[in-house]
Amino acid sequence: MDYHQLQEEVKAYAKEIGIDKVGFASVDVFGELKARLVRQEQLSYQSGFEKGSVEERTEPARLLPEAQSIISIALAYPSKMKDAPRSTRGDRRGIFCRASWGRDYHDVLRDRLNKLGEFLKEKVPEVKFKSMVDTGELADRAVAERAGIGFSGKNCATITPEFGSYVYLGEMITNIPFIPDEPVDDSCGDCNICVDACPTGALVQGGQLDANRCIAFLTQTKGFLPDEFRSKIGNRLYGCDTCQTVCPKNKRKDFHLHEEFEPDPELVKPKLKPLLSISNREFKEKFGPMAGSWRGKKPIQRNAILALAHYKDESSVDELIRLMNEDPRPVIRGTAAWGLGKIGTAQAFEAIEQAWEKENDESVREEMKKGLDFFTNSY
Ligand code: B12
Ligand code: SF4
Ligand code: SF4
Repeated sequence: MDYHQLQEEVKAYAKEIGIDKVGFASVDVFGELKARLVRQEQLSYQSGFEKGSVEERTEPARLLPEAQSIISIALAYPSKMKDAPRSTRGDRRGIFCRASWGRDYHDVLRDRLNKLGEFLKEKVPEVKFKSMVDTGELADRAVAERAGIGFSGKNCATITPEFGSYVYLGEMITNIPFIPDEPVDDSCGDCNICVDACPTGALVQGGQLDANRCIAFLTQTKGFLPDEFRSKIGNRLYGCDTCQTVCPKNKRKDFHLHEEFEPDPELVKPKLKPLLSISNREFKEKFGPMAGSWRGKKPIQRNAILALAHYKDESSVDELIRLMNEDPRPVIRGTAAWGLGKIGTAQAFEAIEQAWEKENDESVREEMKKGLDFFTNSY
């Protein structure tokens, strides 16, 4: 078998099926990453969304014993949306990050990897492979970096010369000895813009993230948002793009190469108030196909309340009072109480005082107290 010829055919086929960049990496142990993962774990800087042990994450042969190479793929997604609706007083809107625009990228990249797998099977019937997108053990960025897809930025992102960091990553471990590509020869140099711009100081230093401080992580948690971050998340409903939008390497990078990733402006920048009363069914129908809905309705609604509080949107007071009094979920009742305090109208104050009499959940009462404190502290 002429593997060099096959490698060229894989590259051509990848292009044909809408893979924007493909690279090949060795299956050597990811030694530097291993040390980093151990360190991150020791510091409790990990999010908990990572899959597998440090060994599984850094030794590809543990995932496919016959492993001889990794094919890394990248698909570009847009950074700008046409006809973005405006967020206006009394009709405020939230925002989903770009990685949640259009159809869930996991489905799209898995489809491309399945096609690539079928192609390999046709050429090499005895081929063995294992594919992953985001939820697998391998660190997609570390693989992409080794395969020459892009370099590792101080914002942690894999930055490609062609599409900036606005790319989704996936990979396929194979038992075919493809020739590894060279890593991209670029770096951040003296630039430190993303580290300085991060609203929560989550980028502890260039290339090191404390995930527990990262807004992208915080928007996906299901409990109460720690107080320290409530005024920082702004109108973000899911994810955060700040360390990418400020990056000079992303300047003028806006690619619309896949119909699947085109955003519906009304969904990725939705009105906040209707989100507070959306039914499970409607949520699933509207937001289900987006990557940003994977944690369900509750975190999005909690974030919508915080966004309304951020805007001090007095037109949402009635609806927030209803949630505080009637919602069965303590996180929603409590966040609504806090939000009412932050908005700070007399009606909001009275409503919290009244609700306090009936509330039995300690965690909610705690939030009501914080809500009432906003008033005490403003006199
Ligand atoms: C857990 C996770 C998160 C967590 C933690 C993120 C993090 N930085 O660790 C949270 C929820 C916060 C998150 C947020 C986001 N995520 Co995320 N996430 C993951 C996941 C599942 C694992 C990441 C992981 O292992 N982290 C551990 C750290 C140590 O590794 P890493 O950052 O992946 O790898 C780099 C470092 O180790 C570094 N490194 C290694 N050695 C050395 C040595 C030196 C000296 C230096 C400086 C660096 C360095 O280089 C590696 C390769 O670039 C991956 C999918 C996957 N299976 O890999 C997606 C993934 C990283 N996420 C992705 C995206 C798009 C995002 C967001 C942009 C989404 C958003 N808009 O909100 C943000 C960006 C936040 C940020 N600044 O990193 C993409 C990244 C695409 C890209 N071009 O880089 C991935 C690859 C998913 C995918 N398949 O497309 N994510
Ligand atoms: S995604 Fe947002 S919060 Fe997280 S590191 Fe980047 S700028 Fe900071
Ligand atoms: S903003 Fe500057 S430091 Fe941060 S990733 Fe981009 S080039 Fe690197």
